[in-house]
Amino acid sequence: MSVGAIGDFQACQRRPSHGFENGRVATAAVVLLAFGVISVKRYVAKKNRRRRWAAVGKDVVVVHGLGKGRRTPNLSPFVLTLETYLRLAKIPYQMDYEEPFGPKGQSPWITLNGQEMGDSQLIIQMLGRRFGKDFTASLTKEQKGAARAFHMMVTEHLAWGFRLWRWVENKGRLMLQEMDRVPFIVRLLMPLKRRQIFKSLYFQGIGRHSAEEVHDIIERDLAAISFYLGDKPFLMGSDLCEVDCALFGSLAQIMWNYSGSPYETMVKVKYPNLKEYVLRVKETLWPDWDQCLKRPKMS
Ligand SMILES: N[C@@H](CCC(=O)N[C@@H](CS)C(=O)NCC(=O)O)C(=O)O
Repeated sequence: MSVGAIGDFQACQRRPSHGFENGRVATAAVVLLAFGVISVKRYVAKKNRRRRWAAVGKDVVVVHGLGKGRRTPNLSPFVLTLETYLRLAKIPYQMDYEEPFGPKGQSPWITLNGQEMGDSQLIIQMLGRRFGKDFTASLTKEQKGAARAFHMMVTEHLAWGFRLWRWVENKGRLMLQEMDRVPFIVRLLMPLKRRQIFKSLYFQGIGRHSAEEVHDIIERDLAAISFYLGDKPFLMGSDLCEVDCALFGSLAQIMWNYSGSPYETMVKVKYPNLKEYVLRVKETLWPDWDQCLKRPKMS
């Protein structure tokens, strides 16, 4: 072999062949095309969903939430709170489970007359103003103060304790069992979600305590609610108001989706007026509870 031929041979060894390079370009093109097709499909599906939600009718609320439970119409206390409020306020609504996370990256969120809004508490305030519903109007200032304090205790304190049991102490197992349908992707992403929730519990502060300490902290909240409720039918007296929706949304989870937790014993045995209260709200606002467990997903 001549010196020139050896040089050519070595150059050929260093440079990938045209065939190899073409193969890589083709693979990249296929991947790009697949991404493009998926993105366009997702965009079109999103547009179509919005068109459908806009067509439900004027002033009909579309509630977007996480999926149904087997024993409660929703496994999220916040979605159940919002639905309970819509029933109390007699505002027509439809459920959607296709896109559970909204503008704030959380569930629930709503579409109303084509406008999107997130956060159950802000939604309830907005709907109250828009539809002229204020269920605390006849309360004294002192009672209004108490209603607000209990509302915040339920959504900003109690909820963290319950969340810690569901995701850390129970590792999300019971929640998966109680879910109406568990998509494969949800099972797959569970460890990741648990890690994310554990971080949020840690930064909130409650995740730094031992389980026993958290049980004690939460029992104090439940006891306070039970003492304040006494033998009144609803938290603020003989009529339901906004705070009852939040309280029901959380306590209903304990009644039906927290079997074996210390909180179940607290609600059902130690402070039985809480259990009676949950059943009373259910009977008043959810006469179709069992049908709701079977309701089809909006499509
Ligand atoms: N402040 C919110 C809380 C909603 C919330 O925490 N939703 C949970 C489901 S129960 C959620 O979306 N978690 C997912 C996340 O925060 O990334 C509200 O009242 O709507």
